[in-house]
Amino acid sequence: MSEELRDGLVAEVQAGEVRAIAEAMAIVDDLRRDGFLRRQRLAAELATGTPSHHSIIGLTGPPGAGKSTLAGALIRAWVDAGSGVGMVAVDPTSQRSGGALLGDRARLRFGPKEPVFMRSLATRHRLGGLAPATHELASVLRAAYPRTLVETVGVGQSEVAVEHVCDSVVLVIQPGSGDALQFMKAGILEIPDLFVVHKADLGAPATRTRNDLESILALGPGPGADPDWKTPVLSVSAQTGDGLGDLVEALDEHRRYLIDSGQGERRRSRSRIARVLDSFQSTYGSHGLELLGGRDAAIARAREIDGTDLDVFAELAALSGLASGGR
Ligand SMILES: Nc1nc2c(ncn2[C@@H]2O[C@H](COP(=O)(O)OP(=O)(O)O)[C@@H](O)[C@H]2O)c(=O)[nH]1
Ligand SMILES: [Mg+2]
Repeated sequence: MSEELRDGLVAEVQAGEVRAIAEAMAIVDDLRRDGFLRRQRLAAELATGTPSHHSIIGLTGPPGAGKSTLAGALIRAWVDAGSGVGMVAVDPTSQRSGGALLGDRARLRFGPKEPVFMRSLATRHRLGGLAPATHELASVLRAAYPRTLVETVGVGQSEVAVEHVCDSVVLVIQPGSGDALQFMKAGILEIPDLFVVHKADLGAPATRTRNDLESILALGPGPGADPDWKTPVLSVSAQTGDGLGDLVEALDEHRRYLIDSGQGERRRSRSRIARVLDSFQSTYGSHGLELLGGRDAAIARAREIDGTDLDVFAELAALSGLASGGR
């Protein structure tokens, strides 16, 4: 029973029907073992039916940098231009009983008739790791809307890395915070595809932070950076709207770059492999990895069976079969 997928569900999600989106999210949220096949089917159907230009955009950065406010401004711009938007806001303070979720600042601005679907997600990891279902929830929204935002705290400290969930990663930096230097020390400056020095309306501190960041970036891209994409640094104020149009344009440009260079598909493939290994390891532990011949061998195996027609679940099942001796 729990393996069945309702006829028409995927088509309704693709048409942006809110009830169908909520239904599909409930399916991918159901982490019980007997829901596995149904999740797998849904993921596969969504994967094949989603236009490749539909993209998932990560807004990441420290608490208070203004990510939710910026998300609200971006969504408003996209909706006004006639495009629907999905959003997953990952709340790292799931224990908190009172107060607003992080995404609420963005949520408050939209009426029930507008093509916007927002979902808050709690995570146990206080440093802002993404919850395991983040990618699947975002994939449901990606099937429905040209753009899906994922708001999350931090980069490089996540359990499920933001760059494995998103096509484009925007690092939102708080002026005067010394964030840029810390990101450099942590070796994560090569992860973002765009830098936003936010709250440009603050004036001097924002300019200083931008200069600091640019001089760090002038040292050259890190070894993991994409050689053909020059990561832009943008000054934006969600409050005044300054620079917002530039950000919208830069995101479009990055999306075009991913499609035209083929880099987008390569990234999605790498991300699938990373997510498959993450879920494999969390299911079977390091012993499971040993059964596959260690981490490198597991990556090689995952690469062999990866393909655009496969989804993470099918690949996980295939790896599990290998680990249990082909049963
Ligand atoms: N000066 C200024 N403050 C902003 C701007 N955007 C957001 N803020 C403020 O920054 C604080 C944190 O915003 P929020 O969106 O919740 O940050 P988040 O934790 O990164 O999601 C709030 O007090 C906002 O009003 C901006 O463009 N300029
Ligand atoms: Mg927030």
